[in-house]
Amino acid sequence: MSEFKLTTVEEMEAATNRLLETGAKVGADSWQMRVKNQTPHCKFGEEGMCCRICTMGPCRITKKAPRGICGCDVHGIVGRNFLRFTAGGSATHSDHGREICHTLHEASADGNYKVKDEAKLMKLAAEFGVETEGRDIYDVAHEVAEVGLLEYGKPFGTQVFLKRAPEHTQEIWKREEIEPRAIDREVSCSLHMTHMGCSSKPEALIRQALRSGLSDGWGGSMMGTEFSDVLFGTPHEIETEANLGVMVAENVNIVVHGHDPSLSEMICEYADSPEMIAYAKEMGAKGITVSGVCCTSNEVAMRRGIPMAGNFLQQENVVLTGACEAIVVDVQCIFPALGPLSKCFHTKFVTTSPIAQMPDSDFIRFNAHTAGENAKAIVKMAIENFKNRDPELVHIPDMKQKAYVGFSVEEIERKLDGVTNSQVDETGTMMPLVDCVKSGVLRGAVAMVGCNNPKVRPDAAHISLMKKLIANDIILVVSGCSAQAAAKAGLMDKRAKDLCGAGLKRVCELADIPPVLHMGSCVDISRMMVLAARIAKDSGWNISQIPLVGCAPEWMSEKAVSIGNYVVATGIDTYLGVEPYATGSSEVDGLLKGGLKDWVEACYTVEHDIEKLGDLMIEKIEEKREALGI
Ligand code: XCC
Ligand code: SF4
Repeated sequence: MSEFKLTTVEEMEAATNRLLETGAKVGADSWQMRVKNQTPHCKFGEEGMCCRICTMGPCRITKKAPRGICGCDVHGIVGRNFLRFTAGGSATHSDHGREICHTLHEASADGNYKVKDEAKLMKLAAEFGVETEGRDIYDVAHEVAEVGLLEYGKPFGTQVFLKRAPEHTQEIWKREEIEPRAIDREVSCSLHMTHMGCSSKPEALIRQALRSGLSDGWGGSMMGTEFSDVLFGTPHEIETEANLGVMVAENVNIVVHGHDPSLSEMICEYADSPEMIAYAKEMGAKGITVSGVCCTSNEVAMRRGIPMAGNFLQQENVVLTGACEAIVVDVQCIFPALGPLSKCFHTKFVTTSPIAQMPDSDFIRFNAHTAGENAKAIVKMAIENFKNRDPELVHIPDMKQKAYVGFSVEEIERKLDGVTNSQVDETGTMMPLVDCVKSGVLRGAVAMVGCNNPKVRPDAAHISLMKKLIANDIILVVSGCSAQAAAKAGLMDKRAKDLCGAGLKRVCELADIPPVLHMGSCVDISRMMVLAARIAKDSGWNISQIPLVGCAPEWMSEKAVSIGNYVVATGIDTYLGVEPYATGSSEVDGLLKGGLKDWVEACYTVEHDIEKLGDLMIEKIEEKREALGI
């Protein structure tokens, strides 16, 4: 085995620069160039002080003009903008969840989609009150999907999954009137509240932002995760690789990108079929390599070990290798830049969802009925495109790391059972983990999530924070593009245990895990909520007492704010490296960074100095330990 060494951010940047040289040769644009054109950013926008929700405006708040034309002050404007931002994210995650519900509703014994995890389906049926006795599994699946779909629009009651939270948390939600009702209702209500002439009171707006976030995390996202597991299998530990070096020059390279696993699962199936591999060989390639970008990548990596080519700000790089036959996208986080960029190469940019339609792409409308045909057509298109490569432009950076991924709550439980050598029972327990925390072998945990953002040196914040935390015996659970940063660096290689403090190193050895655990995609942050709830129940602590914090050092999307809101509203203090657009209002900013504590026992901290952000998290974890007397 070769010697283990992390890949540094400098090495990744050098690889990117080499690719940008290719880009310059073919006249390609890049995000690096566009950032320059867009800097400095508009101050009003950055601080959330611009309102354009009615045509008397747009109104911008200054010292000389402290109110908009309707008389709304800066706190109302910033608060409304923050709520709309949240609603955008909540809608996006939840609509993804809804698509998966529909896919489950289409599942059949002989169709494109089948039930892979029957046990999980039965558990969900019990939770949803769906009869299972003596019924065909697909009848059960369809009814479970229907109940799930009703969670989006039911006229009465609150989200079913709230019951998964500890009593104490549920009581807080009730007391603060932030229990999410139907998911669509929370999104609509947010838009209603922020319409001209409705709410301008920061407390009301932020409360709804929490509620709307909760409808995502404990509603739409949770269904996205659970139903994906039913359809495609609950993830278990699997070995894979990460970074651009996973692409293979001699092969047809298909890159899947976006979030919804329904399409990528099918693409993987076909790319793996003897028929397609034979066809690729006929066309002069050695084989077919499917790799991924962003959360679609996380989904297929967790379940199939499909390698991860990169994260959010690396999406242009896969095309710049000159070796990408097709980049196939579904929804979310897809740069419209991929259209014009792919035109500089032979690459086919294939859009597949009516939700994400873009110029300069080949649109192949994907749906559950035609999934098989669609996937086959796409794979064939990629294979036939192999001959159009310009060999002069092909350069794949020789850079990749091994990664162990697939740490669903179920898998973490299984690993913990290994530590105590106890019987693997149905219910499982988080007690071994709690004991490690109590004894101080582990100081605590950080849930690190989120994107890349050019405002932060890409991946540098993720990687340096992770290194610092594991050295301090703090274990990481990660998802989204944060997870891919870790994998690219090598932090999901089990040998990374040597970078840990003595306690975490021992845990890694005993449980046979890497120190940074890949829990999945953005919607899978719902797995982290379930994990926190389980730890709280097993330890007897409230969630806010667990030495656990959330962190999104490089976040950028509306979804990230929705996530942040449900993580905080669940009682987990959250640390950000990028400001939400809220600093323009002392009241909104004050609520987010402190006031929320009185409502939900947690709040946000924003710190641009990444070193300091790490120190603050460690301090908070130690503070929580002290409060628990451990
Ligand atoms: Fe998108 Fe989910 Fe962010 Fe990555 S991390 S840039 S939202 S792909 Ni969720
Ligand atoms: Fe201006 Fe008020 Fe209209 Fe906003 S709602 S644009 S602050 S007049």
